[in-house]
Amino acid sequence: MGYMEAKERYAALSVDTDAALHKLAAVPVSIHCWQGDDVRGFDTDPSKPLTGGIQTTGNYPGRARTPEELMADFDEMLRLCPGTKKLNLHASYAIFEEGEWADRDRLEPKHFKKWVEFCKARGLGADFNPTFFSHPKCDPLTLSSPNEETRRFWIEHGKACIRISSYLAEELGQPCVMNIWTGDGFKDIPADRMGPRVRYREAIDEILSEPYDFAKVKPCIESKVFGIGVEAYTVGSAEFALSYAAANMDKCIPLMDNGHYHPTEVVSDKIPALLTFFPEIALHITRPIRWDSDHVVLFDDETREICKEIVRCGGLDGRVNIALDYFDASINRVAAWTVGVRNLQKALLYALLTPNDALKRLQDEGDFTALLVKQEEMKTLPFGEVWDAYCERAGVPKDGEWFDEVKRYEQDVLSKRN
Ligand code: RNT
Ligand code: ZN
Repeated sequence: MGYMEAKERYAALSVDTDAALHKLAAVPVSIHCWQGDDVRGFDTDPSKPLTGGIQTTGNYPGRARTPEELMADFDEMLRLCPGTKKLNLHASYAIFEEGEWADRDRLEPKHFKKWVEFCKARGLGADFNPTFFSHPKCDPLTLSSPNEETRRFWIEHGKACIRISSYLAEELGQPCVMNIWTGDGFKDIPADRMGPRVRYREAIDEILSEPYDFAKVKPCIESKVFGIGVEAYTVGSAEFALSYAAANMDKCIPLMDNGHYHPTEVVSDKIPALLTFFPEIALHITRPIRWDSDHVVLFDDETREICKEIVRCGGLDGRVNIALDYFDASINRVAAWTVGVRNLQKALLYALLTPNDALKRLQDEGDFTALLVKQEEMKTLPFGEVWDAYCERAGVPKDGEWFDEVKRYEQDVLSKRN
């Protein structure tokens, strides 16, 4: 079967495959730079472990160690993935001149100039993240620390990041989503749960007092349930982050990472709940296995369900800022990157090929039998043909065609790094 036949099968359900392909091609998806180097960045000692409750496991050879290597690997992934992309950077990926170094409270736009050039040359927008982890100034708390000096340092870091985000937005002519996440929390039962939260709230207030144009810089607050080493208490819990965003709708938006909830909770269901109140939200799409393990995103049920909600709730028209957030150090990192990016594109396409209006009508009419039957029958439509057409139109390899290229890149480039 070819694309034309698949198109007819979908047309019989009133689904326009061409319109879906066209729509998806323009949707920006923010791709995290940190899959390429196991979240190390360039501003701290790479031999020190990650802190802040995030962890990479595995030591597959070929990790990017320099900006040049990371850019080359990112490029390789870009060549293999369809769709409109943004580059998602962390502050720890600042690029310094020879002999230069600036601590995180002193970072400046110029430290991201090379990334701006990288993005401009490829027509990419950029998103940004202050890096509140893997740094000697984590005591272990950052923005919620009782220590005035520690807190001040991290507030200055946050403000510097607002300025850098404005620079990225200005230079690239696209909004910059700036996500605030800290791993602040405690391993064991705290004696004071409210103090750190009040300090965290005040610290974010101060960061957001740095001037910025909310149409261009979009600060987000990301919540989390727990992290490794901070099992008992997380300062930026779901209720904290959501309440902060709700109380400051004119300044920031909430961000949900689907690895950051109890394993029986699903972010797909939370998307319409938040969009009932917030004009705009942001997502980190990942794959948690038993905890926030950040496995490579699959074309699995929950990823598809998340994408269905994004599509049905009008998220593709600017209401949902879509980003990926996973990192696997146990397999070829370029392949890991590519698989996750392609899978998200697949899930978005799958959602766009769902006859959402017809299914909604069945629900509203109370015809749950027909709804079940129709939803199940959708699963065996010739989706692969439409996906192939999407890849072809984007000028990227189809499934079955890209992995050899990654193997060649591994042999020619990655394997020479150790
Ligand atoms: C950690 C959060 C956070 C980070 C990145 C690197 O649990 O998900 O978003 O993964 O900022
Ligand atoms: Zn995240």
